[in-house]
Amino acid sequence: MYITISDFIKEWNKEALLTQKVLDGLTDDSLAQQVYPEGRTLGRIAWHFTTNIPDYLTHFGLKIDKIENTENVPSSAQEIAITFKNVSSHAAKIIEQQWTDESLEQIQEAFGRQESNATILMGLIKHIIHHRGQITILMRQAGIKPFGVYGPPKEDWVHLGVENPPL
Ligand code: NI
Repeated sequence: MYITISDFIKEWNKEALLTQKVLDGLTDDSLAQQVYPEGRTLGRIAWHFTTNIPDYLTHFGLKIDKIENTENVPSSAQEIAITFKNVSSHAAKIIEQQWTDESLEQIQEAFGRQESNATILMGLIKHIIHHRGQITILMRQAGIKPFGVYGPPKEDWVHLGVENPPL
């Protein structure tokens, strides 16, 4: 749990960099990959968690500009990656400017429960990680080797001298 804003920002930046590497691996064609027929596309999922960042922070009392045109999923993977890069670094600045370490202990209603702002911020990171995991699977289905977020993808174990990767 985050005791200080600086704890949170460190974790936020670390995860944002990992998410950025996943998004940087997307191709325009891969954005159409679906979870199942009529399911959400990879592009919609990536755009959802990107545009959700300012919406989420606004909902919990921070002042941050929303992303325009959130309904239309970009057809360019690069546009999504750049938007994520801008919004994630902007969000870090907004939180640093508008909240203090004391703000993290304050309680407000979130999803029908009473939660501290520290937990609420952790929820935003978890939301992105949840969808980032979906995206790495959809990338496989789209024929792309995903970035190894917390460990190497299967192709890279051999470079580490491991012939039979652990399951
Ligand atoms: Ni979501």
